[in-house]
Amino acid sequence: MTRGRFITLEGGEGAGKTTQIRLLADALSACGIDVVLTREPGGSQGAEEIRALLVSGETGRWGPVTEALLHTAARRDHLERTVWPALDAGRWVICDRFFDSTMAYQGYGLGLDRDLIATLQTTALGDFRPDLTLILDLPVETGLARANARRGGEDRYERMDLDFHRRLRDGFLDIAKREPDRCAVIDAAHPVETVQARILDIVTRRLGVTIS
Ligand code: T5A
Repeated sequence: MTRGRFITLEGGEGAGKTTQIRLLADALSACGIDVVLTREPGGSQGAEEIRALLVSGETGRWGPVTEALLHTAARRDHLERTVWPALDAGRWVICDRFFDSTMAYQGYGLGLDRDLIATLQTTALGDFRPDLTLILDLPVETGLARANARRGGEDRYERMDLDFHRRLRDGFLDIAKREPDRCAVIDAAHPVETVQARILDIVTRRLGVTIS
């Protein structure tokens, strides 16, 4: 059995990840690929319970270390119960956010020591990494306006200040610059169809799959 591929989508608030993940899954399924859609924080029962602690309440509810530990604990459960079994069964897994979000949000955004975050990731992941990470990039104000228009800024992270969101945008771009083989940056300010076409092109070229 050939192991499946693991694709992650990253970006700031309202970047369009959920929209694009569904379109990508449809395109891959149409090619006969068995696809699993999942998300972080969440994606398994235990991780979804941790998610509820993370995305609600006051913006300063958790200290940065506690927050990073909660995300990492959720991630480990998600990997063990959802991601790794699916990949072992030959399925492709597309995940809405993964470990780059911890580095961007808790590291670049909240100022937590990045070496500490890297150590946490090694503990939770070993040497496991996504085959491809698509980073949807757009101006902070555009993303927040999209997210707010959709659901009124309920999310704890969406309510953090603009400087926080600018730092994490810079963080994602920095991560992409450091790991160009794994990551691709996509201009997400374009219409849905334009972003989708760019994503399909990258998946086709980097993962060697033909999408018609
Ligand atoms: N987090 C997560 C951490 O801090 N550390 C971590 O380690 C992890 C894993 C999760 C929060 O947790 C944080 C980051 C997050 O703040 P979430 O509910 O999953 O919260 O929120 P987000 O991942 O930010 O997802 P959103 O739902 O806010 O945004 P998406 O999925 O990027 O965007 P989407 O597709 O829902 O689109 C938003 C709106 O824009 C429209 C859509 O129709 C929708 O209304 N839209 C477009 N409009 C115009 N042009 C386009 N190209 C558009 N694409 C989508």
